[in-house]
Amino acid sequence: MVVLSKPSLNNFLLPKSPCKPTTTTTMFNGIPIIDVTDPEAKTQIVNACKEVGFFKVVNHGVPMELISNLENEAVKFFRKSQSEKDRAGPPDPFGYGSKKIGSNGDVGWVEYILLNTNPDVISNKSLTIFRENRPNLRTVVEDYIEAMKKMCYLVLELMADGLEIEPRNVLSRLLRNEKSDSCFRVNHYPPCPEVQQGALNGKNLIGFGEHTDPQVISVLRSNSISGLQICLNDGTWVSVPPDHTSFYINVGDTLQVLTNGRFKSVKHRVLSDTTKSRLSMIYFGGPALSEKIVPIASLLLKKEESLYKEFTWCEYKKAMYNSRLADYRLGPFEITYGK
Ligand code: GA4
Repeated sequence: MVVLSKPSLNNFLLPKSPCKPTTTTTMFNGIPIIDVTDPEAKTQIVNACKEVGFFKVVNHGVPMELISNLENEAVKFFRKSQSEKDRAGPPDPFGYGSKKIGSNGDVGWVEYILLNTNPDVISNKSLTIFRENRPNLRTVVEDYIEAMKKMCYLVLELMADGLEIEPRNVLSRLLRNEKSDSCFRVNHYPPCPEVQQGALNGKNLIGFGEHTDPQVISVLRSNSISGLQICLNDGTWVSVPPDHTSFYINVGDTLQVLTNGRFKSVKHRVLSDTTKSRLSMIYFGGPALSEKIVPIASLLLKKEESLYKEFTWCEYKKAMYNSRLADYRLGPFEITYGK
């Protein structure tokens, strides 16, 4: 059971400017928990993105049935024989994949389905294979993705409000764009009975190695098995308490650039459980390929310099596919100003 800590008055809770109203954010294990219907949500979200780059969303309004329908279908898919699942792969980068992540040598104790969510690319191999066996899976995935898009729009609009930048859709328009290059991933971290905890010699079984998400924001939901960890500002890794009824939002690299470094793209990883199956589903909201990624002009009004060279999402994607998971992908795009 997840027990919420009483809101405590630490640095995180102190307002940045004395003129702003004081707001207290409920925290658990260093992770902000935000009720998106709370009038203070916009301020809490901005604080969370600055301090942690990660927060939990409660009171989101996504029907549990929509979530369970997808989870049930995913569980059925991952229970299929290996040869049947392999027919939906290998990932190019979309499709079914097992153990290999990306194409530059990263591996993890994970199998997954990666889908492009653009309507014009919806011929995804893995959806085709699902349809052969379970005609309603496509609808279940599409309904879920629709709900994730709406959640992203809401959260991005609350961020714009909290940052006091206009228009309100300055961030959400990137994902509302019909050419938004977003994707969706279902990860299954199977148990690993051959590896007894003892045999790991105190080491962890890496499900998905540490990385930041390249897109604007990611929305994650998992079953009630733990494993996800995030890296806090001071470099410590903390476990994210699993909660199958809530969603977690990640700040991605693109949002870090759009906010000129105010928001932090959070490093995260997944450690697999040797005895229990973990299932997570993540929507990665990305801009259109041709979108120029530069800090939002109204954030640079007071002679603040851009910390990043200008690039398009297409250029960043190319760089990302040439990188390893743990690489600091924004590095080559940073401007150091003679430092
Ligand atoms: C990390 C976030 C998403 O899962 C993902 C991943 C992508 C992939 O699996 O193809 C990448 C990884 C992710 C960043 C670096 C490259 C590309 C694997 C990898 C080693 C779908 C994404 O967009 O970037």
